[in-house]
Amino acid sequence: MKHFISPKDVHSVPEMVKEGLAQKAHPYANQALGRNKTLCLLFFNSSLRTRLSTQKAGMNLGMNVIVMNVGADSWQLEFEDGVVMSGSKAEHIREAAAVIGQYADIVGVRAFAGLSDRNEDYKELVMQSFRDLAGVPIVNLESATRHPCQSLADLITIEEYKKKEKPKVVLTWAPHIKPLPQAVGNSFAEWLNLTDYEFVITNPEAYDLAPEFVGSATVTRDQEEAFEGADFIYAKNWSSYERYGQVIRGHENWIIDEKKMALTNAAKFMHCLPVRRGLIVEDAVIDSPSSIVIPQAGNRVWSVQAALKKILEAL
Ligand code: SN0
Repeated sequence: MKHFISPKDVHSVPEMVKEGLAQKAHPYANQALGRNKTLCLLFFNSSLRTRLSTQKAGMNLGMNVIVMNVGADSWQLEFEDGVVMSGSKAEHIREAAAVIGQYADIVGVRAFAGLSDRNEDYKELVMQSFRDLAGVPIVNLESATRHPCQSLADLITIEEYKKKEKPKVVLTWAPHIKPLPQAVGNSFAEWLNLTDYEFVITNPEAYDLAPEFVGSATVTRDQEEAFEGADFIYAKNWSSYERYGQVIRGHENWIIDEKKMALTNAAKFMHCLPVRRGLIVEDAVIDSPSSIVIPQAGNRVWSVQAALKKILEAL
């Protein structure tokens, strides 16, 4: 595998899930693969799980890992070509990415959507620039429109907890006070569409995800109907794609509570975290035995370790 930016980079999704579970069973079996190789992780935004799990995965594979908060610790980077750099941005991505590529064998990048210009965000300028200019493989640690490390961990988690061959998986929008990116929802939908599970997305009007990510999923505005018979409830907030980046008030009742969970087939509750209690989900649900958010976060190590292993094998 050359890069891990979207599922298009992956040969086979079931094979990646299997690889993740193999890494979990034998975390240190491939230490020779990463020996004397450097993994450089670049964060344009905050992180807890992605930062720690990717560092750990790199170390499990015998790699040396270096981490930088871009902007805060480095120069502010300019991504537009042909501009006179007379503002606050001191370095162009053309030099920065190429230089980072001199120090690293694999580069991980986190750069969220700006949420003001839909065309700009969906062009994926930051991730594409690193891909085009660094000269080494790139791992997407959440870009403007995707979060593949999260989605692969989600599929690994569903594989572990499913009680039937084709579970009913529901992605439900949930309320938030801030405009959040669509990346986690987009990616979850994109990866779920590559499985043969029954997949339903439920969200209020004006919160439909981009059609390219919704794909063949069933979409309903009726959250309770969606919950009926569900085996997995995956909650996530995202801001509007249609009214780009906006939070449209009045959907506070989309919170995941015990009453709605009772409609399901004893569904497991999932969320990528961080989660705002009392807003997205009631304490009684996230603290119940049906909540698998902690093992789900634990699986973040194995998803990125599977991706790093595949990339190291192809170096
Ligand atoms: C990010 C998001 O894309 O939704 C990262 C999720 C893995 N989440 C947030 O930015 C949450 C911020 C908040 O204030 O709740």
